[in-house]
Amino acid sequence: METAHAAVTTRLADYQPPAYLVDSVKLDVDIRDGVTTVTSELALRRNPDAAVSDAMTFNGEGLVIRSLTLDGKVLGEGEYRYDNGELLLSGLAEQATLVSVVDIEPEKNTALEGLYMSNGMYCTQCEAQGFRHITFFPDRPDVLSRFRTTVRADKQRYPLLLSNGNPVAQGEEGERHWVTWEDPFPKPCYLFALVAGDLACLEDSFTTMSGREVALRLYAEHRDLDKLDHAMESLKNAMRWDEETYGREYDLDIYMIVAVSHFNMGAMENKGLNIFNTSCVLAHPATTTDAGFQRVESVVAHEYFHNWSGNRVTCRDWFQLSLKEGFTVFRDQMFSADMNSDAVQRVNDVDFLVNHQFPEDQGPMAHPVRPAEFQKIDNFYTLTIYEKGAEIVRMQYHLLGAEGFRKATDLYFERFDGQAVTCDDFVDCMQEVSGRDMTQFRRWYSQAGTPILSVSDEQTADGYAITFRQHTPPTPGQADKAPLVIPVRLALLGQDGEPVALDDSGLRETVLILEDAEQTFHFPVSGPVTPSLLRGFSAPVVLEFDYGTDQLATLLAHDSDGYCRWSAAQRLYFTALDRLVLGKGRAEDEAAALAPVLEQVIERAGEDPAQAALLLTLPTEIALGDRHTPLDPAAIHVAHQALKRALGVALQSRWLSLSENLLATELEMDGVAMGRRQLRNLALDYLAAGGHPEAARIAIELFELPLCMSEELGALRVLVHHRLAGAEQALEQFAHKWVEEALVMDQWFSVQASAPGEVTIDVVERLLAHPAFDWKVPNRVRSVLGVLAGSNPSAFNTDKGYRLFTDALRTVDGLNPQIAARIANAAARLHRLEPGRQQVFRSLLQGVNASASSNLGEVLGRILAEN
Ligand code: B3K
Ligand code: ZN
Repeated sequence: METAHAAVTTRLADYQPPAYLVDSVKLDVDIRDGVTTVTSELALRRNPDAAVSDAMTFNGEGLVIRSLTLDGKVLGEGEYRYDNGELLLSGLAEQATLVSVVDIEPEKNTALEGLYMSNGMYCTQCEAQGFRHITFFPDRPDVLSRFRTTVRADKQRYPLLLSNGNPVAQGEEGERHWVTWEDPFPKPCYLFALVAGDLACLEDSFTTMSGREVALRLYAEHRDLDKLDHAMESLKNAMRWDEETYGREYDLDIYMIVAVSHFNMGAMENKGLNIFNTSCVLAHPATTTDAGFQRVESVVAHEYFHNWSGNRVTCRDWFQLSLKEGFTVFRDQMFSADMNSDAVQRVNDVDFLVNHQFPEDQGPMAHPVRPAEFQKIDNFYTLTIYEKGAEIVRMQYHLLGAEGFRKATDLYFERFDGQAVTCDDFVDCMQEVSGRDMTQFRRWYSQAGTPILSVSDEQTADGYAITFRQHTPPTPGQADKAPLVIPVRLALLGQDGEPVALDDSGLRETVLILEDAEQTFHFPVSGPVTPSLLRGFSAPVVLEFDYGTDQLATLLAHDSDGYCRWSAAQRLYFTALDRLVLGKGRAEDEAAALAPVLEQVIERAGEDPAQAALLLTLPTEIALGDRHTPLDPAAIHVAHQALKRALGVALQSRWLSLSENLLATELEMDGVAMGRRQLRNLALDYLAAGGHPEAARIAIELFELPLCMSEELGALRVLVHHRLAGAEQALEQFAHKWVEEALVMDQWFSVQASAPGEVTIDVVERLLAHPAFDWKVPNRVRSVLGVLAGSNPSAFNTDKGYRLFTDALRTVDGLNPQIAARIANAAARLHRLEPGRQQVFRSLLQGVNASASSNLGEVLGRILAEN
């Protein structure tokens, strides 16, 4: 257990190349119960690009040294220094060989970083800085080495021994055996992986565009073998897509994925040997929701795409993390759009960005996409690095056009193959190919915060004028902001809802590139128009425009752009909800005003049920709360519930028929069928919110005879969230049925932890004491604490909620600081809370901070520093 942290800040401005490079690594990992012995042989060579030095620092955390040998000479204790996680050697020649033998204890590793155990198998997680928990090494991404790894373990209990690359030798020694793997591609140590276990394998193959055959092997616990087909399909689709879209081919002869139950993140792109959280690779209609299926497809693709954007071309330092993550998220988003529905994919991605990354960028955790400093890099695997980073790549894609962007990425991959580079190197390629000056554009990487774009328009004597003013509010450590390049895709809708011609050529959509704090554009159009702005969400900004209700109805009904339709619906909901929060209206009146517009959406739901479901979904209580300062979560909850109930009543016959008519008789897993299930679950939710007597019957029928987990869980959710008769029994039945399925039980926990209302905090208290709750399994911890703090504000923001949450943070921090820090982010709204709650919560958080790990301490420090 870590004790109160000493904050050490690392700065981008201090970057220095390493004094020595490691050309090759020979690892021998000897796994025995209780202690694993790691022998490593590093071939060191003085770095020609660094200042000449005969000293070198190696990272190593918690390693018990058995011996250190430099160029054949065993080092005595006085000949090296090992403290604070660093091994310092001096007197190194131009070339040197360091052999270290160390002991580690993976069985005791609950932080799940380095080598650890999950359900009886050994596995690793090295990004960002886990390798230093395995052996001494310059644990930084700009040291690329060839790895040859031998894994040894008991034959019977660990029949499968895996590492990166290709198996080149194997043997037996009595009860034990060993396998040697060789990875021909030099890689940073964060991409190292090892697995030892007894696993089932689904095998298939893929022929690459140049005709090479690649063996695809997906491993999971034996009981989960039937849940690997979807991941395999997704992997093959991703491989094909990357060849067709980017001309990128897979490079090794084997591609492996291993599913593990204990995992801090979603998955990890280790070279040739991805390690996945079970939640991101296992899928079966009976146990996995439709959203789960989509997540598996996108994460499998994401990790695969990293083979080029991340592995072949990697990051020079961790400040450049978005170089690989932002780009790879953009790639997986485009892939998912191609596999499914473009419009739905985009709205889902924007919804996620706006509701999760924007608040991050507007609160105490705000940081640039390329941060200037950090204490723990683990805390920077954020929505800003990933999702905003992807938007920045997307803007470049649109600025260059598909063809130009492809040329630029070809240049990027070819020029930097096998190197560790920077975000600037990436943008340089864009600039070089397009000839466009990207100087100002680069501010997106260095400037934190969400820009606010205020728009006003007027009808002029000769047409229509529209004015844009941009400003970015200050963020911690960055008071002054400069104007950004903001591409605004625009159309003007006439009274019939059709886009009008913007000029003589008949152009009906254009992209305005904003560069200044204020800019006005004129269009020679006649008659009143409704501006359709930021089409496709062309830039990650908050758009302020005083739309009239009629204009929003026009956009929602007619706009051909999926994002603009969704955004119009959100504005209509927010306007109604804001009035209720401020006590300025009655829910019934707001619902009556919304009803005709929503009826139109329902009428057209058959065209694209998933899109209809998105349009009919109210903004969350959290999103509503973010519009009101000081934040009183109880008042927000009341307003939100009132509108939902009123909409439930106002459109009850619609909800009833959607709930009943969308019932399928046969299981289908395509996008349309998934959209129908989503819409039906939503309709049933509204029906229950409106107190309709049929809601419980329909939910129970669905729950009793579901075709798939989306139906079963959707029905359970409605029963539990609306506290309908039969809810308790359904929960019991569900737990009994799925007790052996950890991922399904995660859903059982989270459906209860997310039930809106203060009383849920008592439920959460019971869940934490439930025999199936396990503090050491991140998925389980997230399914209760992450869900409570991240999506149930009315239960979380209570005295009891704060106490329970802070006590839990302490417990988690003692086991797994990365998970504690991640969950602690949910406290980032502290400074917006009304004074009573704020005071209680602040003092509890201060109490935790006093003894927090360095991970948790960095997050709490930032949150508590804000006033
Ligand atoms: N690159 C990994 C993230 C690992 C984070 C470790 N703290 C997953 C991904 O983005 O693909
Ligand atoms: Zn990634």
